[in-house]
Order: sequence, then structure tokens, then C-alpha cells
Amino acid sequence: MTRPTASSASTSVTGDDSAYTDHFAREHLPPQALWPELRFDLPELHYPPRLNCVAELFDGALAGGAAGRVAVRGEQLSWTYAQLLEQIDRIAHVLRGPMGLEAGNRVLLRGANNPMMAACILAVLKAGCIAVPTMPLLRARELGAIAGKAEINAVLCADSLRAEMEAVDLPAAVRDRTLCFGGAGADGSLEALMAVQPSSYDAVDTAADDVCLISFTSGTTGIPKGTMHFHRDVMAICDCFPRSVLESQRSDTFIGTPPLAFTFGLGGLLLFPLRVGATAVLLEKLTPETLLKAIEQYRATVCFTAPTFYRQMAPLADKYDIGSLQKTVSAGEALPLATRESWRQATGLSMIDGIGATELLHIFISAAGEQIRPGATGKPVPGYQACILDHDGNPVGPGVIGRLAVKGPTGCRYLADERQRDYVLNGWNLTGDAYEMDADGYFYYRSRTDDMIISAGYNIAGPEVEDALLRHPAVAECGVIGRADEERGQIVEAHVVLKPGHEASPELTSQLQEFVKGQIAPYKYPRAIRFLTALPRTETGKLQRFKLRTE
Ligand code: 3UK
Repeated sequence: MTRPTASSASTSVTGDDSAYTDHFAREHLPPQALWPELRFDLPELHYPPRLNCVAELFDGALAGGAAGRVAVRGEQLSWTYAQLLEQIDRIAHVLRGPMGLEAGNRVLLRGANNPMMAACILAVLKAGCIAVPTMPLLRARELGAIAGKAEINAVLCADSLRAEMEAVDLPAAVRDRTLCFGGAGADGSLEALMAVQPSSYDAVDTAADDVCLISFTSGTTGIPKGTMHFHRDVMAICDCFPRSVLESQRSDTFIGTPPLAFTFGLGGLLLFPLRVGATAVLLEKLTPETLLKAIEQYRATVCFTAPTFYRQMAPLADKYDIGSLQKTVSAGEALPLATRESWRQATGLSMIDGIGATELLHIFISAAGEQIRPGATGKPVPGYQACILDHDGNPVGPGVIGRLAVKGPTGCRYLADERQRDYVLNGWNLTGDAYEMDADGYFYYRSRTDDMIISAGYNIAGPEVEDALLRHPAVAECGVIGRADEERGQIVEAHVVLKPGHEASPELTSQLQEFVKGQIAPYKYPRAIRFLTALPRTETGKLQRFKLRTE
């Protein structure tokens, strides 16, 4: 078996013996010929062949003297590193004891962001099982599809989400292995079972390439895709973006909105803080106002959320004392320059934009501080490489729009999915984004590859028109799509949410159209404008363009 070294990249698994007796995950990995090339170009990415990421995270934090420091804060409680570890260990005992799970089994997880949900996810990994976290708003039918695809063996579910979980069509054996947490702690609850378990658990001795996480894409269309990640992938994301771009430290307090079931949130709000012995604030149901309030209350230093949240927080920021904030990270969709500027005006902070994907686990192109170039997402995060490919898969130079291609220590491995062939080309991960590079190697987002609008022979990127519209004082949010048109093939159609105090009217429509023409090439202006009260978005803050199209 080839082992990854600094000089030779390898697409091979480390090949160490799996610790699993249930081989579902390895048996459902795509054939290795269809994997992207994996690169371990930095010394810190050379993990030992036996690796349990949760043991590794806690060993590191405790060795750094974190035992008595606060690891997680929720609305109701805070746990130090020692206390969080004890919760994790008790849950791990429940999984492998009374629940009767074996190594390699899949555990579906449901819950909003809070310390207990975090402990459950980490316990599953520590116990040698595979976490399948699910977005809190999913309904029974969607959960059923995920449960079926991942052939889950057990469920840990927040009491508040119990009713929807009970409506899922599950095999009796899985139903019998469903535990709830965060309720009154009644007999049979996870907490009741934890209370009688030992307070310390020896991590299962997993291989670095044992699958520990199956994360389903928040995909805006089609059947959800399960992406499979190894123990070493979890460590790799902690040792890339947070180390070289974010430069997080143990004095940091992390806060933000993305669900732990979204890898943006799992990394930014749990794994990254644990890696440096910092504090994670985990709060449920945040709004722009309550997030600002929480930043003030918890003296947060690092914030992770989506562009739409920053856009809504900017005009409210002066009502709160958020002077503790040092770094703000935006991901999930393109950060319009207009939003970057209004955030800077409101807070004095330069936004750290970063593109990530569930397939790659976390952020792979980004920039912070002096490295930021307005309009660009940034440069490949050390450990990753990126280029732009044309239609035939050949690299193109600066100034040409093409398909973004990435490789690094993490990469796409779909769970039994034909679409693996679409995401990987010649060893590169193709994210489905149209990007352009400049001569200095900065990467500029243009649109999703399938969202490029072609009107009367011109290529028009919706996000550029959105950025122009967002600069108008009446516009709060907007989404631009191509609408089929007999004469032009497609026309640019804008969907606009107005700020309070502004009314939709034909005059405003013309005003907005003229306003756009004054900022970007006039042929890009929205020939049609529709006014809405809100834009359709996913739980992760992504605009659902297909919903605008079918309206
Ligand atoms: C889009 C962006 C422009 C892009 C994610 C950070 O979003 C995440 O994962 P998903 O699988 O979606 C991936 C797609 O979302 N996107 C994300 N960030 C940006 N487009 N600028 C950005 N900064 O289309 C990408 O292909 O839901 C983000 C960390 C972990 C993640 N999973």
C-alpha cells in the first residue's frame, strides 16, 4: 500500500486495518479510481495511521492545559473541557453498552446547536461509530431518505425534534435504538442512561482512514448526496483554514449560526475551537438581532455565518457593543462586495470570505487581513491547490471564466452515488462553480456553473447584478436568475426584497434598472424585476434559485 508522503501525493487510502466490524462504509466508498487525488503537502497533514479524531482533539487540548477552561457554552449551561469530555465518554458507553452498537455502525443525529448535540456527535466518533448529522428543519420524508441511504443503526434525537423523528419510516431495530436527549431526563432518555455509566471511555482505536462522518449535502436540487469523511479528514480541516487563514487561538470565543449538521458549522463552531483549546458558543434559533446580542453577551471574538446574516446585521450593529469581535468569516454563498463594504463600515472589520463544500468538508479558498483582495474569494488555503478548467478539462490562464477545480487533503467520496463521476475529473474536485483567476493567483467567484445567464449571446453572472442592486438604498436582499425568453433565449430577472419604508412601484422598477445600468455594463440590467417579502433560502443561508425560477 502506498502511504502519503510530503513529496508524493497519493490517492490511496493509508490502508491500515479498519477498527470496524461493520464494513458498510468501506464497502460503499466509491472505487478508488473515481476518488480525487489527495495531497498531503504540509508536514502537519501527516497523521499517524491509527487516529481517532476526538481522542486527538482532547489529548491536544488537555495537554495544552485546557481541562479547566470552558469548551462549550449554551443557553442553559457551560462545560469545561474536562466536563465535556466526561459527557462524551458517558454517551460513548451508552452507545456501545446498552444501545448495543458495534464499530462502524451509523448513528443518525438530530438537534439544534447546543452543548449536548455537540457531545453526542463527538461521542459517536470516539466510540468508533459513524455520525450522520441531519439539519434540524428536515421533515420525515427527507430524513427517511437519509436514514435509508446511510443504512443507519441508531438515532440520537433532541427531544424538541422527536415528533418529526417518530414520523420517519424506520426498521424496528432502529426504532428500538432511538434515544432522545434534552428533555426532562425521563427513564429511557439518553441522560438517564448516561447517569449510570462510567465517566471515562477509552477511544476506539480507529484507522486514520476509517469513515467517521457521513454528511449529506444541503443540495438545492435532487436526491441528497452523502459525503464520506475519515478521521484524518476531520483533523486536516482543523489544520488548514483555521491555522493559516483564521489564525485562531485558545483565547478565542467562537460563535455563529450554521447548524452542526452542516460541515461549515461543525468545523467553525466545534472542531476548530476544540483544536486550539478555545471556547465554542452554541446557540439555537439565532436571528441577526440575537446573534449581535450574543456576541456582546459572550464577548465572542470569531463569528461564522452566511452573507445574508452579515447583510442584515450591518445596519443593526451600532445598537450593540460588539467590540470583542476580531474575525468574521462568511461562507455558504458568494459574498457581494456591497456586503463586504457595508460590514466594514458598520464594524471596521474586513470580512474573511471563504468557499467550502460538503464534499471537501470545509473552506479551501480564502483570504484574511492584508491578503484580502476585494471582489475575490482569495487564494487556495495552504494544503489545497486550485485551478480553472475549460469545458474539455484543460487548465485556462488568468482572466478566463471556467470551472473551479480543487485538490487537497480532503475530497469528494460520495456514498454509493453515480454522481461521483460528475464531481471528480482527472483527480480534481469540480465544485460546480464558475470562477476566474487573476495574474496573482486570486480566485473570483462568478456564479454556479449552471446558473450562468445567457441572454442574447452574452454571458451574465447573476451575482454581479445582485451586487449592483444591493448598493441601492431601497434593496435589502435580492436574487437574480435567467428567465426563458423567446427573443433573447433568457432575460435577466431580479427578485428584490425592499428595506422597510420602501414600496414596490413601476417607478422604483425603472429606478433600479437605471441604477444597475449606471454601475455595470448596461446589457446586464434586469429586464424584469419582481418584488417579494422574503427570498427562499435553505437552512444554511443559500438562495434557492430554482425556486425563483419555478415561481
Ligand atoms: C457555494 C460559495 C461563493 C459554492 C460550505 C464552508 O457551503 C458549503 O458547502 P455546501 O456543500 O455548498 C458548496 C457550494 O456553496 N459557496 C460556498 N461558499 C462560498 N460560493 N463564495 C463562497 N464563499 O457554490 C460551493 O460549491 O453547502 C462552506 C464550509 C463548509 C461548507 N460545507
